[in-house]
Amino acid sequence: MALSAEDKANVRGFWEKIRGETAEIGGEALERTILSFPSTKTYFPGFDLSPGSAQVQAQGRKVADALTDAVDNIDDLAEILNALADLHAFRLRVDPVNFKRLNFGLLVTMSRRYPQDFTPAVHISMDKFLDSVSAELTSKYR
Ligand code: HNI
Repeated sequence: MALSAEDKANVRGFWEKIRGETAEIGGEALERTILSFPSTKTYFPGFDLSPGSAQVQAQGRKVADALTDAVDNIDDLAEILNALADLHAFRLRVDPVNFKRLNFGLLVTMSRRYPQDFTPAVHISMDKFLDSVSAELTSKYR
């Protein structure tokens, strides 16, 4: 799904508002994903997955930082996400369905933390953006 110029502007604009809080957003989103979809736990053996776990927060920060990188390079998603696509497909072998689950957690977290800024237009553009990121991260499975 191609991102329109309006989508890119919406994503960039919203990201400027949340830029200072993306680590917390990533952490909460991952915590929500693990709670809502317990099967995702299988990808994190040895992790402390209890509520508020520092390890989950740290992992959420990594996801958020990669997303910030993607926003900052929104016209070159394939290139910027190439190494992460290799990692998730070949080494971690994350089932693609889980990307939708994490994206759902991200959208819910953003909407709760930024109710004024997370307008319907931002919602759809952010959904499309996260979908585009997921498409790249799952592009090497076959
Ligand atoms: Ni993901 C590691 C980014 C979705 C499971 N993941 C990373 C790292 C980044 C990252 C960055 C750290 C790489 C490194 O250390 O070099 N992951 C992203 C992004 C998304 C995503 C941007 C989607 C928006 N990852 C998912 C999903 C799952 C997932 C949906 C599984 C449910 N990721 C992992 C696992 C690791 C990982 C597992 C390795 C963790 C570890 O340290 O062992």
